[in-house]
Amino acid sequence: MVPPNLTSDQVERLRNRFSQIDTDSDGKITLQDLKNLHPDMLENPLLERTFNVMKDTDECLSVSSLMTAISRLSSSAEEVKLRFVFDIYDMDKDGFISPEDLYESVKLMCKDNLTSTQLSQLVDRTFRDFDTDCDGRISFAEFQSNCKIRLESQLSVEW
Ligand SMILES: [Ca+2]
Ligand SMILES: [Ca+2]
Repeated sequence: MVPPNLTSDQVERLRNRFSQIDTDSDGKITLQDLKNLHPDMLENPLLERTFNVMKDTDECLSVSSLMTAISRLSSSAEEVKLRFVFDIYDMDKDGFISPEDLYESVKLMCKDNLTSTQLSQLVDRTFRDFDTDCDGRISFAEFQSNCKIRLESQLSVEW
């Protein structure tokens, strides 16, 4: 199954890349495979979070789910890309970004660079900007209308 918006070149490259990462050739990439390949992943916890959003229910990433995810990210449709980013922030997957979701995901991204006070301030500020109906959570519609490229640019993962 080839996602419609990937060229056959891209698919070929993804397949090759996948088999390089999948060192035991069982058709699945685990988080550990990725960590072996990217020892710097510890420096980039977002990669782990991205993996968690893309992975299948068995905690592994198959070539088809990788392609679906890459296809979502490279989609020309802004909404599809934003949905992916939204899912990254929606830690508990309830379809909304709560202050806790945002706190946890920003903490992951910034590691120890921010104090908990700074984190809370950032979350407060973001909610003032994004939560337009003031119900204490950010819906996808609110996210979509407020977000744009800023958050997305933090998510460029090199495969
Ligand atoms: Ca949530
Ligand atoms: Ca809201």
